[in-house]
Amino acid sequence: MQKKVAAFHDISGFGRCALTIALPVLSACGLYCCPVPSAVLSGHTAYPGVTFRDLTDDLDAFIRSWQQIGVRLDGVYSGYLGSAHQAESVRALRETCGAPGCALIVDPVMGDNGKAYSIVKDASFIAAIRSLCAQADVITPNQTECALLLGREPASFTDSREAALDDMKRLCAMGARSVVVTGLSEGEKLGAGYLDAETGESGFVFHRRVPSYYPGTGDLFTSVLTGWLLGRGASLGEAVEKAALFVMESAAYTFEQGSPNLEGVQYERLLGTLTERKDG
Ligand code: PXL
Repeated sequence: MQKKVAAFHDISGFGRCALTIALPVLSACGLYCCPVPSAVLSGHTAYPGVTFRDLTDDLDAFIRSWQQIGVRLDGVYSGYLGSAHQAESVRALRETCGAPGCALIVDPVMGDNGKAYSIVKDASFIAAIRSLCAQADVITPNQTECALLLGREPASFTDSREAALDDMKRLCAMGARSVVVTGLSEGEKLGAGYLDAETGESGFVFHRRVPSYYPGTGDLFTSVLTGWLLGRGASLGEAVEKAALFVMESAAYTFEQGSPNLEGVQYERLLGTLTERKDG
């Protein structure tokens, strides 16, 4: 049976991120991706003057409607939320529409490069995301988000593997079953670390750093990770390998093409590498 996964993110019209990445990537991995739009924006928030419509007030009825339809989800994957209250809606969605064993994958989207995004208006937003993370099977903070979840200043992180492993242990102790930390620098390389608190499995994956910054790469990473975990039954380590490689290859292709950074990474031509081919 094909698995159904709800992708609970915003939809931004311009600049690849959130649902405009999750939908195609999860679909390419063979999943039926059902979108729950947290907000509608004209573009991601690195663009000046974008429109923003928070859909918090629609979500109770949205979820009730899915319950009435009888939607049964194998996974809930959340990312950029339109308000702190939506963390409650993510939980409610899993409770009301999750099949037994429904996986919860939380990308605690709150910032990058040592700075919090504008959606993080106060500590209550961070507290709401933290409590959602405590119930998740997998969380995928970048270094900035890791610091915020642990109650530190957003720029307070170092790039050592020991520090990353220590942070991941602390995030698991707060309740997350497994943690993947992205955006780790090691010399000329960029990568991710992972820790599964249940199996004790941990590791690091590094690839060459593409010398440019593209928004939305965190969304691409967690979407590929979710695709491999739920669509292919991959282990956490294997899914991290696939996600890190896909992001690096998409960024390298984009860099070669020279498109504007804020448009994000051109992953479209690489989607075929995620598709399972029956013809070998
Ligand atoms: O990539 C994370 C993200 C998602 N959604 C919106 C954003 C961002 C990052 O800036 O602005 C609307």
